[in-house]
Amino acid sequence: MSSGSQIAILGVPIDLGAGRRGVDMGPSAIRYAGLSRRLGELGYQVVDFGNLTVPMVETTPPPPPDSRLRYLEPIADMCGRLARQVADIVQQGMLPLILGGDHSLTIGSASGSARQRRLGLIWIDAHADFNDEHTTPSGNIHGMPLAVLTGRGHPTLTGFAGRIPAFDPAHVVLIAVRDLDPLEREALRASPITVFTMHEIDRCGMATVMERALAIATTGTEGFHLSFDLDVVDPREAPGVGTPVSSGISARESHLAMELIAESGALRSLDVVEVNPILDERNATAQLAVDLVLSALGKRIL
Ligand code: 4U7
Ligand code: MN
Ligand code: MN
Ligand code: MN
Repeated sequence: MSSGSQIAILGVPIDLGAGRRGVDMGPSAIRYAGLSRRLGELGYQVVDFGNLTVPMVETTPPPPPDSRLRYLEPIADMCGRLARQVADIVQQGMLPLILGGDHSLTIGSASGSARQRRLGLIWIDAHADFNDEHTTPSGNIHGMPLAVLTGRGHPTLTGFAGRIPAFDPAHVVLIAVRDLDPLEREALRASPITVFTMHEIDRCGMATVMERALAIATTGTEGFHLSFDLDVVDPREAPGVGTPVSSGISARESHLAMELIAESGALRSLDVVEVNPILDERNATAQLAVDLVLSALGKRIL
């Protein structure tokens, strides 16, 4: 992606996939932090398609208390429409930038982006989002999108790319994970997905981790989708997230990761998710989200 090219912004104000309210306001907070203007200053042509119409908690029948797939039907409907719109944006030659919203939306956004092409997938998150209805301790679908996109999950969710799996696990990389549920951990250990936990980042440094990650996501693919969950950043620097986990990567390490992604030239679509303005401090997390998007799209200090 280079300046002069077109970026399509699409907000997805969904929070049905999360356990607590607030991430539905993420797209507003990120726009308010100056996203369009700053992308314009970087030289991009920006088209904001507004928000996808999504159902809200107050007007949706509640799931049964023991549900292992809370709000499956409305989330599947949302993801189907999102996948179509993202595929459309790709068809028009624009780079899709999706604003969340809870992480269930990536089932739609990444599937839509991968519909007409083979993409790798880079998932930067404190969590693995690798649960299914049998392993989940919460029933919340935002803990499941990586499993779904690599072919494991409820059949109403796995097909939006037009093929199952949407992403070949051999080209999928998970970065900076530090909080796994017991059965999720077993599933991840058994999967061919490459995982760079916080341990590998501490040990080898973010630059080395990203070099390896980019090689996996770009070799034998037509580029990759990036999914960035703001809870990967340490909660001292990114307090406005739905599911904070201590001892995360720094804002600087996040920028380095984004700058190396920009340098790769292989970023084809991205989403930034799980920004929760209710828990934020003066929109700092939304600001950071914008700064990181700018780095991923080529902003340099000098
Ligand atoms: B996020 C969790 F149990 N693993 O499945 C679950 F700890 O998109 C959390 O990464 C999932 O923010 C977090 O509910 C989902 C839980
Ligand atoms: Mn996530
Ligand atoms: Mn997370
Ligand atoms: Mn291959």
